[in-house]
Amino acid sequence: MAADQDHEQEQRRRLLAVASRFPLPNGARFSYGTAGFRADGATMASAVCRAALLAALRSVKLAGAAVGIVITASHNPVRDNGVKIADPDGGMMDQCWEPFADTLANAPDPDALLQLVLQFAKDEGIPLGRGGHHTAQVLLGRDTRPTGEYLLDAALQGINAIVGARAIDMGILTTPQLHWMVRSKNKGIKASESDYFTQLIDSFRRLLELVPKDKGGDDLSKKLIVDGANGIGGVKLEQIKAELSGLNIIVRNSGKEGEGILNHMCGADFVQKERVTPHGFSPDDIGVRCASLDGDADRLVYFHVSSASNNSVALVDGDKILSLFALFIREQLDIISDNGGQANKPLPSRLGIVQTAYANGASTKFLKSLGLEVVFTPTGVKYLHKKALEYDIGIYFEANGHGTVLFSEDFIAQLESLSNELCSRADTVSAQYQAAMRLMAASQLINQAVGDALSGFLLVEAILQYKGWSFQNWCELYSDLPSRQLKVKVIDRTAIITTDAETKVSQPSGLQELIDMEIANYAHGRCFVRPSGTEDVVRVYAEASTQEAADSLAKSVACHVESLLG
Ligand code: 16G
Ligand code: MG
Repeated sequence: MAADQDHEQEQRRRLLAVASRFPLPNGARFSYGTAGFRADGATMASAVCRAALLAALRSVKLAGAAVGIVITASHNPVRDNGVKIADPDGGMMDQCWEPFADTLANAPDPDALLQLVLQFAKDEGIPLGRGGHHTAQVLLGRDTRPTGEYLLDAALQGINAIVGARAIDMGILTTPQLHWMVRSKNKGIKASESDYFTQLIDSFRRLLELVPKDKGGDDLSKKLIVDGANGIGGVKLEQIKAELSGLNIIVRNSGKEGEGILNHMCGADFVQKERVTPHGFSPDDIGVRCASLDGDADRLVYFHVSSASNNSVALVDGDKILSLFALFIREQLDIISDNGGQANKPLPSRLGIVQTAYANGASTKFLKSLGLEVVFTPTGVKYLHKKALEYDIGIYFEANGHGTVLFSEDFIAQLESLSNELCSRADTVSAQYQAAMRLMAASQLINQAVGDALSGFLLVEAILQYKGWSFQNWCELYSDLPSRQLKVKVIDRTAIITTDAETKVSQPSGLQELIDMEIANYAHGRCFVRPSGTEDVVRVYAEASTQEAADSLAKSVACHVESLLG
């Protein structure tokens, strides 16, 4: 009893101490948006400390399962930083804790913070103040930003403010690596960085071994130039590229000292939005396949340097990566259920495609033409991922290049039993066996926790070799409809409320009617507006049959937003 009281006292003391060490900066207000808290890195210590404290609480609540913290601001400028929490399954933190994350981050003084934590712990039934053994563990990762180390210290102190919590610093990592480690640790699988690399390298090699002998390709088709955004993705790729047999990888904007500034004129976000070549690329690269990662390597796009003199690129965005994956997986499932005339049970497989309103209309049309089920969610990985989990195989991608393929455990178990059965019949040369092995290898390669540019590009490369396709073949799957994105500064972006996966506005009233009126003026016109989850702006997206029409549709809708809310 006395010991319990001591622990409780100690718990209170630690919470008060950490809150006074990391006070909320004057005038600051944090909101746990689509990807956690983000702001100028120099102002983030209190938010990071409190997010880490919350991660420790979440681990206590979940019986000591490992929870993750990533310190990154992804594709944003180098001076920004941010923090997000990964749940024990490696996915984003359950949304039901977000309101508390906001309240905690904005607690005005130490006493308010203490009361908030105690009350929350009581409401949620979280047993605080148990000393003596580890009741919580939090894995930490950070990207290459200069504020990373200082924010890591704030995070460590936040975790140590919970009695019995243990912080495990995993070092400088890509965001998807940390998510993968959290997931693996909780599954009882080896979870170090070298385990991650081994899994990538081995499953990629297995996929290449399953490429039909008449496919593959010449030296040019094996060459890939990767724009690492001067971030952590380039650093990690340099570490493993020699072991990726079957590919000749050159890394530019690799994150080495002095090579350039993180995300500045380079990286997936830059290439996808600006549609021009990143820093370090030139007409000498015409004809070579190029890929671009973002600053924390959870986004991937491909491009070709075009022959026009204006630095423009032919872009393959997340929608086309998704389409390639969907085509490949559909093909393997068809081979398996075709049975080569034999009486194998077809695999009961629900394949689902998840997109957002930003997906180019031409991609959706293409996917539906393959007979695939396509569904939409609001923007933000947490929504897409959750939806994709409803399928045996769920493929999700945002146009910006964030996405992955999720395989259900049931489906993997069925694949295993099918391949065992075929193996026992010495049927390992059959098309079905090979298709089953390809799906197994793909499920090992592609990150099951979150979109991962490193595992994503390896799957792309393996599929291109499997199909014997050039970049051009891939581009020609369908032609994107011209589109335009604009942002509008308004007084209060939360005045816009959307429905139907952000495709319609329900408030302010009258705005949707105005948008519909504008759309009616354009062939293949489509347009929607939504408040950004990461910036203080309203975003406008428009699509039409010509670039001029898309530009003009976006502009007229932006004017309506401005006059109603500006
Ligand atoms: C964040 C999201 C991304 C989304 C983007 C939208 C994660 C890991 N990232 O980067 O999925 O597309 O925000 O930004 O969830 P916006 O709300 O400013 O348009
Ligand atoms: Mg990112």
